Formats: sequence, structure tokens, C-alpha cells
Amino acid sequence: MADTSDLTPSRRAFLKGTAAGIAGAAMGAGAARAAGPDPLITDIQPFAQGLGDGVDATPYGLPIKFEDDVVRRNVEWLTADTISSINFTPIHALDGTITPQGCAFERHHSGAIEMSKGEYRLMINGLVDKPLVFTYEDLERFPRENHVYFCECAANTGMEWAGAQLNGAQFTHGMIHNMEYTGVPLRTLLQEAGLSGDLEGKWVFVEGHDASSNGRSIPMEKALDDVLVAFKANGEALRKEHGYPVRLVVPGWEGNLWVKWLRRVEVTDGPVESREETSKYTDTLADGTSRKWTWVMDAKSVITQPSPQAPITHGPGPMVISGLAWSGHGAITRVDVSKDGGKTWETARLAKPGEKMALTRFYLDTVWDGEEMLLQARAMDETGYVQPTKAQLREVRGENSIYHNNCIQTWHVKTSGEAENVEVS
Ligand SMILES: Nc1nc2c(c(=O)[nH]1)N[C@H]1C(S)=C(S)[C@@H](COP(=O)(O)O)O[C@H]1N2
Ligand SMILES: [Mo]
Repeated sequence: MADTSDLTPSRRAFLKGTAAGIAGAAMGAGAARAAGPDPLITDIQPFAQGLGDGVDATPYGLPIKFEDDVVRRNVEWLTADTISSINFTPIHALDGTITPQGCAFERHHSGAIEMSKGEYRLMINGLVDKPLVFTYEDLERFPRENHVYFCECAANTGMEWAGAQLNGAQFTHGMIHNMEYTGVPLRTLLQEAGLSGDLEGKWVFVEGHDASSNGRSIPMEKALDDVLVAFKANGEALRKEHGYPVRLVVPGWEGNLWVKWLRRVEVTDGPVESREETSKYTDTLADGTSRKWTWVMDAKSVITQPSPQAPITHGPGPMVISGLAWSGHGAITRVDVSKDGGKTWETARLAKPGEKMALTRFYLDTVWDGEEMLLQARAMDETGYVQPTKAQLREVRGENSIYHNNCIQTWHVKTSGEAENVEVS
């Protein structure tokens, strides 16, 4: 059996520290249980009566069985099949900001393809000095960077334009994930292929190895700025469903541009106007005309706990209201929370200062009086932009839109602690 004696002093110190910490924490104090007879304290439980699993039991770990509801889910009626479809991140059950790859939403236009690193090729062609083909190994030889970014599908919250639709933050706001990417700047690879002459008016057309190809045009300015050719997420290889072995990361811009299984980057003298940027991912306005490019995802937030899938399970008293905020224009600077449908607001605490184009976790450490709440969150970003109400957004966009809905979300929390997706006028 392992010698654990070396752990004892620090564990004691930890327990001591915790006791002091609780005594000093005014807010959480009322949430602690009064000491009383509790078999979970007085009796030695089965799990403490024998030895646990050895270190060789789980070469690659999955969540413990008690967490088996923290999974991606799809909405069957939303799409005709699962090949061109979406599933949603269980944001109601996660905390912090990093999305584990195993439950990060997927959006495929023609299914997730399987390709080995050995089979992988990336071509750069078009208006370059010398067209190049890179293997996976080639990519690993260029200087690489690490960045945390959110990827939000333009259709996230798209079902909510006409009224409250889907009952759960996972379904209304779960087409988003936030990972730490490792990759080579696209700029480096374009420079390797050689960009000469005037770059003004030049674009790149990016496409994937899958049948849909998901081709999109990106202006050269963005391509040379912060776009990454990424091969790792959260420290490990990309999962198949997120584009193994290589995907494009286009910080702050709509998810559709984040081409998975990246196959080709063509330098062009204008946008290609592919299917994905004409008949799809454009915004139909109230007068029936369509807005062509909406690349940047505007500031947005959502309360993840409590929410329809994460009701309040305790009585009145201390509680933590928590959620996520993000902006494609930069860092989140402030999030306000309303309990009365937007009449009054309290400023939430950001778990960390907002990071550019990455999810920010916010908390409102508060006391629930046991009464109904109309919970809302409102995000602000470093440009001074304030997340709009649904009414404000409809004034500009009408009700014909699908994509780019970043309006304030309302959860109706009842006295039972249950929450429901509602719309307030
Ligand atoms: N090659 C390829 N890239 C793709 C897609 C696709 O179907 N094929 N879907 C796009 C869309 S619409 C989105 S929102 C993101 C989703 O990335 P994810 O599946 O990692 O969540 O990938 C984009 N990149
Ligand atoms: Mo998307």
C-alpha cells in the first residue's frame, strides 16, 4: 500500500485553513449544514473500507458515472438527419471557461470524417509566389502559439427570434466552445508561400477535406492578423469531430469560418461568394434584404446556473448565480445581472479579467429570498458595446433572421427553484 504519511501534515494544514476560511466568509456561512447525526459522517462507507483502483485502471479517463448527464445533446426536430446537424455543449453543467473537448458542441455539414496525420495535406495556392503543400509534420516545424478563444456558431440562439423556444441554456446558447489552441499563425504559412504585390483587396478562400468543404472567404487583413492553423486543443490532439488533425481558428468570428479538416487556402483577388456566405450565414432584415457579411460575433452572455436544466435545489439563503459572457470584438469588461427582468441591475464579479475573444465566467454571490425571479445577464465589452435586449435587436433586424442573435436571455425562476425560458417585453 502507498505510504501516505507524507501527505498528512499538508492535509492538516489544509483542513485548518478551510475552517478559518469558512469562519471568515460572510456570504457562504449560512449555506453550511448544522452539525448533527449523519451516517455519511459517523459510519465508515463502503468506498472507504477497501482499496481503490490502481493507476493502470484508466489509461485515458472519462468522467465518473455520476456525471453521465453532462453530455452533448441534439434537438431531433431541428435538422433532418445527424450528418448535417448540430449538437450542443452542456454549458448549464460546466463551470470555469474551458470546454472539455469530450462535450464541446459539434456542427457538421456532411458528417465528421476520419483522417490520420499521415494522410493529412494542406495546400496553399492561388495568388502566391510558390504554391505549397504541407504535411502534418511540416506544420509542426513552424514557430507555434497558444491562445484561448471561443468558437460560436452563427446560429447559436437562432431559434429564439420569434419567441422563447428551447428550454435550457444548453439548447439556447450551447453552440459555443472555448479551448486553448496550439497552432501556427496562418500568416506564417502565407509568407512561406510568398505574398507579393499589393495585398489590398486580396482574400483567402479556405476549405475542408470533408464532402461539404465548407468553403469560406476571409479578407487578407484578418488572415494576416490572428488566424491560427491549429492542431491541438486544451493540450491534446483535436478530436475527430473538431477537425482532426488540423482546423482553422478565426478568433471572434462566426464558427462557420473555423474550417475543420483544413485542406486548402487559396489567395484570391476577391471573395468567392460560396454557398456558405450567400444562401447561408447571411442575415435577412425586416425589409427582406439580406446583410452580406457578419463576421464578428457581438457581445453576449447567458446565465448558466440557475437555468432550466440547472434549477435551484435548495431553499432561500445564500446562492451563486453564474454564467458566461463573450465578445468577438475583444475582452468582456463588465456583466450585470437582473433579477426582475431588466428593471434593476447588479454588477457581477468576473472570475478573472476578461480575455480577448474568449469566454469570461461571471458570478453574482447573492441571497435568494425564495421569491420568483426574471433572471437576465447583460454583457459589456472593451469597445463600450452593451448587449441589446430582444426588442432592441428586433428593431434593427426584424424577425426574419436566424443567425447572429445576441440578445439578452430571460429565465423565469419560480418559487420551487425551477426555471423556464421566457421572453419579457
Ligand atoms: N470542414 C468543415 N468545417 C466546418 C464545418 C463543416 O461542416 N465542415 N462546420 C462549420 C460550422 S457551421 C461551425 S459552427 C464550426 C463548428 O465547430 P465544431 O464542430 O468544432 O463545434 O465548424 C465550422 N467548420
Ligand atoms: Mo455554424
